[in-house]
Amino acid sequence: MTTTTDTHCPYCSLQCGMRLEAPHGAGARVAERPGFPVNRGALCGKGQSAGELLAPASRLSTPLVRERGALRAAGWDEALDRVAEGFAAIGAEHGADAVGVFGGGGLTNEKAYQLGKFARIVLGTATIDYNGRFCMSSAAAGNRIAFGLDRGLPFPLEDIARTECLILVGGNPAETMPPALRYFRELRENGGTLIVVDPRRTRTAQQADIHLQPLPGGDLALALGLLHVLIADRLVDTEFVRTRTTGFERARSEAMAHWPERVEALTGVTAGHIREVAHLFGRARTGMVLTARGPEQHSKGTDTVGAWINVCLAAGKAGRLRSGYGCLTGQGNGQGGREHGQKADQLPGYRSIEDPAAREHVAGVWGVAPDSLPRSGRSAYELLDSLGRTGPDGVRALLVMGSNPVVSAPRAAQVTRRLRSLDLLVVSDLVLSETAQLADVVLPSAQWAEETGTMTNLEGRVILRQKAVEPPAGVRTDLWVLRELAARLGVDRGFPDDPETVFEELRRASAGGQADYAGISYARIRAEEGVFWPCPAADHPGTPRLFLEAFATPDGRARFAAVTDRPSAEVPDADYPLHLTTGRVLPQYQSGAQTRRVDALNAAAPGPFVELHPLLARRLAVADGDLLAVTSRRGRAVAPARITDTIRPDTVFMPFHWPGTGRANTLTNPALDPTSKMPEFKNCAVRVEPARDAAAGPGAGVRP
Ligand SMILES: Nc1nc2c(c(=O)[nH]1)N[C@H]1C(S)=C(S)[C@@H](COP(=O)(O)OP(=O)(O)OC[C@H]3O[C@@H](n4cnc5c(=O)[nH]c(N)nc54)[C@H](O)[C@@H]3O)O[C@H]1N2
Ligand SMILES: Nc1nc2c(c(=O)[nH]1)N[C@H]1C(S)=C(S)[C@@H](COP(=O)(O)OP(=O)(O)OC[C@H]3O[C@@H](n4cnc5c(=O)[nH]c(N)nc54)[C@H](O)[C@@H]3O)O[C@H]1N2
Ligand code: SF4
Ligand SMILES: [Mo]
Repeated sequence: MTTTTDTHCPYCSLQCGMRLEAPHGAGARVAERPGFPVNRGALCGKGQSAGELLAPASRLSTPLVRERGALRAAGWDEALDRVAEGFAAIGAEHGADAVGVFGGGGLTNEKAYQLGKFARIVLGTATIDYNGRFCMSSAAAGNRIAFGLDRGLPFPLEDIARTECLILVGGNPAETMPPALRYFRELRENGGTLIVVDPRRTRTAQQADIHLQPLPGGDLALALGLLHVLIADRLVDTEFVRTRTTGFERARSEAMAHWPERVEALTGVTAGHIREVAHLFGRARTGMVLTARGPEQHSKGTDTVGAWINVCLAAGKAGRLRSGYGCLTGQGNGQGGREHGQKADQLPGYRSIEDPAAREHVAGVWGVAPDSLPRSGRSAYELLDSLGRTGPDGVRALLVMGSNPVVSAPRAAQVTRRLRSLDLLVVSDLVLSETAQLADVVLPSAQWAEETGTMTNLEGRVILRQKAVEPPAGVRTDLWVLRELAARLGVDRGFPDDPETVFEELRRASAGGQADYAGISYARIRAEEGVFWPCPAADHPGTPRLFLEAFATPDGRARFAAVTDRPSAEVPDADYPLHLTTGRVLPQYQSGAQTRRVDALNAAAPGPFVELHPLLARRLAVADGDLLAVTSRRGRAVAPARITDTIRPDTVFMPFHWPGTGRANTLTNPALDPTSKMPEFKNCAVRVEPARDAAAGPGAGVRP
């Protein structure tokens, strides 16, 4: 007998609907689920092959503990006792904040909520953050400053197809969210204009009407230049600015110093193009600006997002049907993962941990005294950089759940050294990731189709991943692990391992907060193909479109950001003359912990590479496939050359999905944005030369 279950993809923030067919006693097969509105049956290659993730061959099937330097199999009691005793001893000796937690934006809402609660009331630590800090934090900060609320898209994806002019800044959905590309195609079929801003002529840029190709880090200046033209050429929607915004004058004076010819010199985008795009956007009746990681992963990411929102506001393209600013979120639960309390400064419902009323509400739901809740902790990179250090700020023990920072963190060699210097590293994962390989205790977790839980996609739509198959014998869920650890640490209530019970509590904890889930239930999600937050009551329809009447600021008006341009933290010089930017390829996902274990995906993208322009290749006297050494102030990586004229000659690009000698994050700069604490993944200075060391083959150290 075959069971059929409607569920969602294990990977990105589109959370495509899929159907899993599980013949009794055999592996599961992914099938189409045409009824789900976001992807209408379409899946990318990662989604299509996701059934392979469930195969036991590459999975962890038993806890592991480190003994005399090596990991060995252990029973659950031994592993959990070791974790609980270690956390208790380190907390007692060094203080509660010396025990840290590092979560992930791929965790379900239930797991993220329970992990935040575990940190605050079982460990009593302020030291918790998560990989979403590396992902969406600059857009989140920009959204909150301008609109008073942070939801990736303030409208459903389908609205994209019906706007007149869309500027996509630094996103490559043709590789990162292929089924969403349909909406951009429909936009053009409906007569709309698609403008893409990217230092590379990506597969997405190739489908645009206009492609602007700025230097990495040029987006802030470019947005100021567009605002300049809107003002100088009288394209500002003065009525909108007067009635629905504040702060225009300051934004205006900064933009006036960025005339198109000056911006051309700063970014490489011609003054003619700047004028053309400003006119197209300004004159269109409806328009959108979407950003993704390209402009956001910078030490000026928050201001850059602010500058693009300013363009929307000046043109009157916000808070109206088919108009607005949006951010394409990234991880499966990149949105929900930051709403329920695994971010250093947040409590469930997108509440601030420093707000007395928020503390009182959440403490009430948790049955603890508000004063007992820790204050805000440090951001992801700051947390990783404090690992193993002695002194009052040092973190001595860490629980990692849902991230693989050995591959994905900036300045990764240093982060790896810090992880190694911990007294106790505990990693919960499905597979023996590069980070799990360093752990003292590894806890094998159930995943995706083996457990039920909600996720919140890039539109703010809360969806339900339903359990389709049993986890392998010996594997437990993260919720069960948190329950067992809490009990061993003296808290035997409040940590149920049934996801729906956790969700019912999450509803209450979020009630009255910005991300209000109080009216959402598993039954409603099943019946309605997802529910958009905020949804404060069971009879509330949910909120697919935000801001149509008012923005979420105290006075209901959107705020222009006061931003000035500044250089990236590192700019090319004689020693490091080129820009390095980093990103993704279609077949691999993130640190690759999952996709590097799927044969078809590995065949399509077997290893790292360095993308460079033919002019640069000629100057370096290298041919396609030759090994290149890329050196930054942090370290050196080696990978084969991929020569293409789709990239700027002054910039090289590396995907970050692989560990080993070709690891892009050996090179990246951990300079942080002052507001969002986002590291500068998208721009650092490097030197590129032919690699003389034959030892580092193209795939060296790549396979798991
Ligand atoms: N196949 C695949 N899909 C994924 C993921 C994956 O790992 N693999 N990860 C998911 C996650 S978590 C995320 S966050 C999203 C990310 O989705 P995207 O943001 O679309 O992905 P990236 O490749 O990181 O960056 C997008 C583009 O930014 C460009 N870029 C680089 N520097 C700059 C710059 O300074 N300015 C501008 N304007 N552009 C720049 C790059 O050339 C790249 O084409 O993808 C999600 N989907
Ligand atoms: N150079 C460079 N670096 C980057 C970026 C970039 O553009 N350039 N992008 C950044 C971005 S946007 C992101 S989002 C990060 C992501 O980077 P990571 O945080 O490393 O993300 P993943 O590789 O998805 O790691 C998730 C891990 O959790 C495991 N896992 C999955 N589901 C579960 C679960 O339910 N429970 C448990 N216990 N484990 C689970 C997976 O097997 C995997 O090992 O990388 C960042 N790093
Ligand atoms: S686009 Fe994202 S959610 Fe959809 S199938 Fe691909 S990886 Fe999965
Ligand atoms: Mo991300």
